[in-house]
Amino acid sequence: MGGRAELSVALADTSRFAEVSFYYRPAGTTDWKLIGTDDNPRYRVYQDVTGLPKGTLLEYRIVAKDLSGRYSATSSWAFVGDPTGSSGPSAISYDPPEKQPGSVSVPGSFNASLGCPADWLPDCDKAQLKLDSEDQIWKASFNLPAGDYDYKAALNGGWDENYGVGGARNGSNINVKPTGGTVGFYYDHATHWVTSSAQGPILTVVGSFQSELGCAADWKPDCMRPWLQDLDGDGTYTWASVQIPKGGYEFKVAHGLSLDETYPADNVTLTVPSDGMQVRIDYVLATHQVSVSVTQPSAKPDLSVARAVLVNDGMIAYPANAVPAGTPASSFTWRLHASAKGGLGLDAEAIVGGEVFSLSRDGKGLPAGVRLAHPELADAIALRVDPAVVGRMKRLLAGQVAVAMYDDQGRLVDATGLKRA
Ligand SMILES: [Ca+2]
Ligand SMILES: [Ca+2]
Repeated sequence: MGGRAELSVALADTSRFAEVSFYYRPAGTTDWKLIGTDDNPRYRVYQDVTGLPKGTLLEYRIVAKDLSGRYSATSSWAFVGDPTGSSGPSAISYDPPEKQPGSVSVPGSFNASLGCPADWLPDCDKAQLKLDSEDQIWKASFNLPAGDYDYKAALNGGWDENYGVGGARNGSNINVKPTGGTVGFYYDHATHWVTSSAQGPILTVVGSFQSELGCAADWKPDCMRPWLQDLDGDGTYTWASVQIPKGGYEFKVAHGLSLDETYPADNVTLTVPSDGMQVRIDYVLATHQVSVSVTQPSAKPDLSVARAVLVNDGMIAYPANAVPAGTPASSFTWRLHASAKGGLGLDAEAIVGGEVFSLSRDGKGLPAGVRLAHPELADAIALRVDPAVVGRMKRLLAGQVAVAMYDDQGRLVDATGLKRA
């Protein structure tokens, strides 16, 4: 990241959140500095890192406040470097943004050959792209003479907001060397990536989840909602979304917006265990290797609040709303993490530091007596502490204690501190 970096966070269910604050600190320092707060999706702020030396490691903390006033947080980091479009502390969102610009054009050194009065004219009628309402991608096809050209994407007919290499605002010019004939240009306002069919194949994911994303049909290669993009130019093309509903799907990667060339030979199967999961598909153009990951989006686990309650030394009540809707509690496991010196930490995947103890879920829920004494815990998930650990509970609670929830793949789904009832 560099220049004026865009920081954004993808939240699974934006209707639940009121505002998201972004903090940073150079690694090795202690005070978090507020960058900004955004109160509407997609949540993002801009950070000017031009004053920081290149190579500085920055840590980020992103705190989301939901409509009931509860906080959740996630952490990430980035190095200060040259501006790129893939900067930012969390996975960039490829889901269509709420608002599109008024117009998008491709000013460049080929504009005169399109019939514009001169080159590099963002307001030239003949260099405008058109928003495709099906996939929310800006598109146009131009007949370009063979040549060596530079161009950018410009918004709203002027230079105030323009994007170059890697989707970077005010970034470098993009080079294109068409060999003559029709060239398709494409711009995605979610990522600000602009490219053309003369710079490499346009790559889309075709599959049985395209209709769920808003395409007119499944297996439709020219619906670019799942558009694989290479913002950092490393040859791996990526697309990610939190909008594929729970279910089982199949997909392939298609070249050139057609089904004539697809990879791999057989369909890839995709299982989304619950709504709101982040599905990420990566495609290595050189080797045609396809990989897919399904993870719980960030901004849930938080050790700075105690939402788990120790009702007695042998039983913990865990908030039922941590279990995603439509997923049985039996598909999750819980563990107790403890550190006498308070060294528990949270990274993207797990709780780190301290000792770990397994907890067993009691399907019958909390005992009637506990529910009577604590009606606010009536729906809570009941977790039994290993009998060998019950006697140590008093001492463990003198240090830092957290309860973490993992899915059936062992991925951290939620975490919170533990307090006595
Ligand atoms: Ca479908
Ligand atoms: Ca890439």
